[in-house]
Amino acid sequence: MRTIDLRGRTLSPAELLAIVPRATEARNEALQVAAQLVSDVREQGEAALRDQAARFDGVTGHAIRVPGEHIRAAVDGLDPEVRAALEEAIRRVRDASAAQVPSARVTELGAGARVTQRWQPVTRVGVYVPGGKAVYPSSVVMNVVPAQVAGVRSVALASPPQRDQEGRVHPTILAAAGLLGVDEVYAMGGAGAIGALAHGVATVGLDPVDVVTGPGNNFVAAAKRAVAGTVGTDSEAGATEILIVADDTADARLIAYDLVSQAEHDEQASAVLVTDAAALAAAVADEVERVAAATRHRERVSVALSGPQSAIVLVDDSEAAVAFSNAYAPEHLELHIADAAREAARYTSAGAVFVGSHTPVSLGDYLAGSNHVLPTGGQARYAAGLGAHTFLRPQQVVEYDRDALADVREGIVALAQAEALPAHGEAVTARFERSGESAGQG
Ligand code: HSO
Ligand code: ZN
Repeated sequence: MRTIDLRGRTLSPAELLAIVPRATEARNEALQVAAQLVSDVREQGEAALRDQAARFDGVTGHAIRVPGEHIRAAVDGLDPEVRAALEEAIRRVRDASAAQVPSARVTELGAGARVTQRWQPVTRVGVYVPGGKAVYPSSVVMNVVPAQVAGVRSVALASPPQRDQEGRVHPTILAAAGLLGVDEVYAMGGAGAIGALAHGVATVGLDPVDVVTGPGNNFVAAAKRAVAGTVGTDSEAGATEILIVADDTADARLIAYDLVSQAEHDEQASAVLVTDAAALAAAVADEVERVAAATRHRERVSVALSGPQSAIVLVDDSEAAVAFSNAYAPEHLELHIADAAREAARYTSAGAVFVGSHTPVSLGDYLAGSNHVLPTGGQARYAAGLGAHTFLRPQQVVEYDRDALADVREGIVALAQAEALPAHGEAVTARFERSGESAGQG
């Protein structure tokens, strides 16, 4: 990993970002291709899905709707330890996600005047689960559980048909779906699957959904853009990122393991250490070499760690570390610093914050109870991770009685006249006149 020495320099947020640029993905070309695949599915339905499965997955003649007995068989075939771990993950994510469902709140604006803020779940959700080099049953949990906690009644899951399994969905994905009680699973992948979820495919019994979530490659992300407006979507998940802030109390070996753990996902993954302790920076550089050389995905890891998107950044003090991290807005932020729990308040822009040396990101990836679908690419400046809130719509219910309306009657008429919309005012005054009387105000 390269080391960048920012000591003695004061840089703007934009300059800080330019120093450790994220790997950018070619999404624009994918957009055109994906939009075409989506519209083919919309217009030709199952025929287009089968055509795309043959072209991209090398699969023909498969069952698109997965029979229930395949899901049950996958659950039965699951390794008992993996099953127990998934069940524990489901329990913890379910518990922690409950905090993401606000209760309704009534505001009394005067006697007989009330506005109720309530949170309505969407009716039906489609979850996309990739089936390529990364098969993540944990991601099935992270997408489905918050929807269920939000009160979504109907969940459809899509995942590519696997060529080496007679066109079936990957058994671990099926098993995770089964454990969650999801019985509507479709063997379909890529951009076309996103189109199918958004628009429905009558001949396979797939009704359109209201919201589509889930990770995927460039084409899947582009397809989600193409259907936005027809359905809601979650934010785009780019390559994984970890930013660790550490001081001289930190353990270089643990930091190295955590950086490598996220670099393992992808050549494009970003791993950044920000520290004001020069000795720690040097020690982490050595430890990373050692840990990376010994790990299973060492080739991928070394590409990620030697890329421009990864670095050890030396700063003057904790102030500068906060400024760097908040400008960078990482997907995952780990704090290996004295008094980390209190210091966490200063770090305002991160997908999720992992406090102290016993809270690694891989805990959050699987079993912390927090969600692992988090904003990447700096989206944490304005966006949230996936949660029950992704599937909830805030909605206001307004209720005034006659006297309460009378209290604001004149104000409404005045504003209606100022906007040259007198019928707006008349709709109010009509309520205070007997029928047959003019509601006009001249
Ligand atoms: N760290 C990944 C999530 C994941 N890790 C799934 C393991 N499996 C993106 O935040
Ligand atoms: Zn991970």
